[in-house]
Amino acid sequence: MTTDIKAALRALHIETPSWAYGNSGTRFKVFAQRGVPRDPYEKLADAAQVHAHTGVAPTVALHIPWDKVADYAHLAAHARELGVGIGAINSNVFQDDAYMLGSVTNPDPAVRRKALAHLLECVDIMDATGSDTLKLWFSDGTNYPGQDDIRARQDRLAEALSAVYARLGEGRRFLLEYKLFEPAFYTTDVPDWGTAYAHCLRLGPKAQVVVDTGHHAPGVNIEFIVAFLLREGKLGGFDFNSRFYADDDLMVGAADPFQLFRIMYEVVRGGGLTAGVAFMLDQCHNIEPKIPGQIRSVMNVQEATAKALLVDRDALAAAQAGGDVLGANAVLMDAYNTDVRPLLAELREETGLAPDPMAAYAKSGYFEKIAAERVGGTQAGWGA
Ligand code: LRH
Ligand code: MN
Repeated sequence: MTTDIKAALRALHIETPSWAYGNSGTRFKVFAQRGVPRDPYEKLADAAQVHAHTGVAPTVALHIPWDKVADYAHLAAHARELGVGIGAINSNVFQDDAYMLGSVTNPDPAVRRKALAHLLECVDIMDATGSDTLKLWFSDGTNYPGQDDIRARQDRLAEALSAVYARLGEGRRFLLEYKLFEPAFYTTDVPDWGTAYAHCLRLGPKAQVVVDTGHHAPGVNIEFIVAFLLREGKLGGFDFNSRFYADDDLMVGAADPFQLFRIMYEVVRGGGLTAGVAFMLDQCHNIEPKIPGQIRSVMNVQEATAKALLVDRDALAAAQAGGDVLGANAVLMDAYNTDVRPLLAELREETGLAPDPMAAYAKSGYFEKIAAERVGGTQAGWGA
């Protein structure tokens, strides 16, 4: 049992987002931090630290244009030298003035063409970096009833998605991300999993859904969505983070570790650990140090996954079949209440890593080095 669990944990890869290493904040304030990267090369160097100390964060998601460079193949080569790879390419059609009334759903065909051109540029960047995943999130929506035609916007969205789908090469896919609201406050054109799923189903196997754990209405049972999408072969990935209120983008597992466990249990139960599901972090470390924040987040996903793998599936199935409500619940809670930190520390030592990645990073002196080196230039951020 433990050997299989360790093998599954060794195979668990968690992708970190380049933007988590830059400055981020809210509309009220973006607090700058010492040692923050000034360019995508330095972001990759920081991401490589997370992989060096956890052993399970071998890829980095890029966001365009935040990670725009002259030579993407050169950036990918730099990543390889650092021991990491380029993961999902994230499009950005939410920051240009032209997109005030929408990007691919905008009433103005010229704006729609501009947005589509950016999405197709991101497909080219996939090819240049060897990435096999494009992540599409649209801030598109309306703020007032009547502002635009809800159905016409879906037609425009479908048109753009099929144009991108047609451009995807062999072995490539796109992940469509949904979000309940913000920045739009009346309608959002891809507001929930059902809308994303319906568009992906109509397009074909290269289109899947990404579940950002911060993008649901309060009280939504996210693990149900995960179980359903996995069953349909339409769960492409996760944008992991946690929240107390809205899209807070806090460290995954920080606000609700039990929810993360329930989600990872449905992943394990649904065969999602070996189904090409992308486990990505999508977070902002507004006030806490960024590299340790990412290391802690990777460890939180590892711990939730280890607990999910510990669920006694036979005992659970027997209790469920027998209608033993409390017995079944107890099986899951036993796993959740198991301290898996010794198992993970042992696993790290077996793979030549320090048992405690946070302590190892703190002792490495890397932060002091980058804080001293990275003086001057413009610190990376969302550029909003
Ligand atoms: C939108 C989102 C999306 C990214 C952005 C950084 O809220 O979750 O995944 O493009 O955050
Ligand atoms: Mn996201």
